[in-house]
Amino acid sequence: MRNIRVAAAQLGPIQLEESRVRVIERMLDLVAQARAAGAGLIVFPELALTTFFPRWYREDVADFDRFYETQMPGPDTARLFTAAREAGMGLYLGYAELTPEGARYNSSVLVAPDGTVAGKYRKVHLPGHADYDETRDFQHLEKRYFTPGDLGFGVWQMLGGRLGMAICTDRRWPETYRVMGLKGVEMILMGYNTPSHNGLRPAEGPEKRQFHNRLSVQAGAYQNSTWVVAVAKAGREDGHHMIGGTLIVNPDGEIVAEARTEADELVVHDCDLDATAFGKQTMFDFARHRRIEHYGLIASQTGVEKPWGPASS
Ligand code: CDV
Repeated sequence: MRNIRVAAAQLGPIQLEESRVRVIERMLDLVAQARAAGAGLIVFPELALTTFFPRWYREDVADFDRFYETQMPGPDTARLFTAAREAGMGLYLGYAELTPEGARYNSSVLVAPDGTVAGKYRKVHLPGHADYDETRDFQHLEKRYFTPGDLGFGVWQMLGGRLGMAICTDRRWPETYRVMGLKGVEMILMGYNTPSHNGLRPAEGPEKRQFHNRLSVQAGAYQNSTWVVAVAKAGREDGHHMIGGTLIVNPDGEIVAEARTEADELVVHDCDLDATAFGKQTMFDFARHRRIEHYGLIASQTGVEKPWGPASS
């Protein structure tokens, strides 16, 4: 048995004017609760330190520089690193990254229990649009505020297992899980901010959004025989509602723990990494069963190209 007691640390809403220091106080409270629960790993959401600012349009992207981290840990986040280290806990943290070269990424770090950065991820699949879209009820400007990640889907040895990272909409793409699955991943950590409506017509409401959240995470876990920990920032933020539903899914694809609120809430579960072995040695023994001679299109073609060519008039 290789157990990690995981604390999925859902955050309630963070308002536009809420200070980073105030948010970190809330997060420190969750670290203290996780410590009291004996957790070995705490997982925070995507863009955990700020409101989900891509819902707001700014002509000059630099107007939102205050939402980006130029150092990790930085002067404020160092307190989180210290609290996790003192608790002997690993940490996953999602944040907006501004590099010295001026590149902007939607990023996450994996921090070892000794406080060192073990791994870094930059969100690969960026949803939404780059320019103001007047047809939408609200904006989703991730393509304006971030560049697609350039680090791929890493897997790191930590806490006696192989841990991977993804962010939000990555969870809807099977490629995300499969690349990490091919590296033997045993637990995937991901944070999300999912508006409970799509902002388009026809509207997709919170029930369907929650259904797709579970469906994607459960399928990814089962098909790669891995634990998945998916953590929401939830509730009504700047007047816009986001789903909760933080969940921990086992390698059989079953939900073993789920949040009940849309507020700051800890969801704790003991995850035995050895439970990943059965699926990896049977149904999803990739070495025996995959047929890569038929998968070439997945890595060579982006959009749909119909095999029968253009429709005739
Ligand atoms: N932050 C996100 O990536 N949100 C998307 C929205 C656009 C649907 C998500 O997949 O949840």
